[in-house]
Amino acid sequence: MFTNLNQQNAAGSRRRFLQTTALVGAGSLAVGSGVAALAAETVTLPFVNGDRSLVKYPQKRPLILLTTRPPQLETPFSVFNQGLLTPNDAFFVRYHLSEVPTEIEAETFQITIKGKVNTPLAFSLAELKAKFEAIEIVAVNQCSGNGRGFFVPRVPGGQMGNGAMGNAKWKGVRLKEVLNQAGVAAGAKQVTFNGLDRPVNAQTPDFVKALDVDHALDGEVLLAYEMNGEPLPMLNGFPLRLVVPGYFGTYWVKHLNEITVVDETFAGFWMNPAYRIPDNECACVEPGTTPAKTKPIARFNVRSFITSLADGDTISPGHELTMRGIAFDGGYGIREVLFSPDGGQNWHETQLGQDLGQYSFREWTIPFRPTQRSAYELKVKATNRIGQSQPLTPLWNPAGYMRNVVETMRVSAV
Ligand SMILES: Nc1nc2c(c(=O)[nH]1)N[C@H]1C(S)=C(S)[C@@H](COP(=O)(O)O)O[C@H]1N2
Ligand SMILES: [Mo]
Repeated sequence: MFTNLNQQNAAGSRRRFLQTTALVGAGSLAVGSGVAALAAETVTLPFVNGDRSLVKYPQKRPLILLTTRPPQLETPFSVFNQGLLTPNDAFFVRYHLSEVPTEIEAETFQITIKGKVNTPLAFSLAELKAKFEAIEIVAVNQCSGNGRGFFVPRVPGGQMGNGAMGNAKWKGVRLKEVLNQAGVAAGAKQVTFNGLDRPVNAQTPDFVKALDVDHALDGEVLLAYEMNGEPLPMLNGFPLRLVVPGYFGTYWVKHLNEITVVDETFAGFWMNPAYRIPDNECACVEPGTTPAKTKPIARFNVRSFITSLADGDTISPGHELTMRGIAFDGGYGIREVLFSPDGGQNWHETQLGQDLGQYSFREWTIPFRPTQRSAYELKVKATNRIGQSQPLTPLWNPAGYMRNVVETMRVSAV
């Protein structure tokens, strides 16, 4: 049903979202409404209290349920073995405020650019598309807390496995061109981004994020209206979102309708104290301690995963397998991925797959033939083009951000 809706062209977009609205109901994305239906299946993430339900939301296949209000969904890890681009209906969903939009009319939507600019501007979606060059980039969107459930000692926040990430081809216009059209005034320091979601009570701060002016003008940050060749799914920011290649998902503001240039370092709650990391090289502290100084979270560190097997799988001795997985970093590009079949004693260079750009997942493969009937501890470790790699033991910080330990998978040959 949603496939059909997705296949409609731009002219059908109004009807499409009226239909979506009818399916979603007025502000009722809640489980049990008959819209977000619990699928029969459950999954168990491999940490304490890791039992999760699979749930079906509009435009989504059954995904791992973290919370219903707001909807927060994780991608089942097996999806990452099915292709380098994460399908829109499998892409994770993350929100902070309970009041998330379920009905947005693409035709009347407007984005405003204001604050320290020479000419405040407003654009409809059609105007954005008509006035500015369309740019496409493949980039990973990853939540700062991806893998938080694995933190020991445990930390507060959504207890996610490693499915709070995805790789997509984003299409949109350059933020730089839009800002230049408005004319950034002298003395401007940051640019703030606000979307249509709202807190339900006055005490909760609105979700607003900021980038430095230089970053906003670097030509890579996009105002994106398409994902993998389709309009953005409602839950991934329809009709317009910020795409900040190489940076954690917290900056990728969804339902973006307000851009404000400011002449100070923006101090809203979601920049400070939220989404901050220890201000040191490893973004880490001794487990259980508090950092003396923090800074806003920024670029991804290096990560790599095995996707062709799952923890606990059984394999056959004497039978050659093609081991496969993904690696990515904050935008320098992956130089090398090493695979260890023996718990890290020996490392073998893998073959890198097609290069979809330095912000994309990069596939790696290597043949592996288990020789004996025994347990195998498989590890994978990537290095990027500036020599950054992954630690063998996990780093810790109080918010549970930036997990990037060398992953270990246990399988047995029987
Ligand atoms: N408007 C809005 N945009 C938002 C958020 C939000 O709460 N509201 N959460 C951010 C965070 S923390 C993440 S990880 C990404 C997740 O993007 P996705 O839901 O499309 O996967 O959205 C970001 N954009
Ligand atoms: Mo996030």
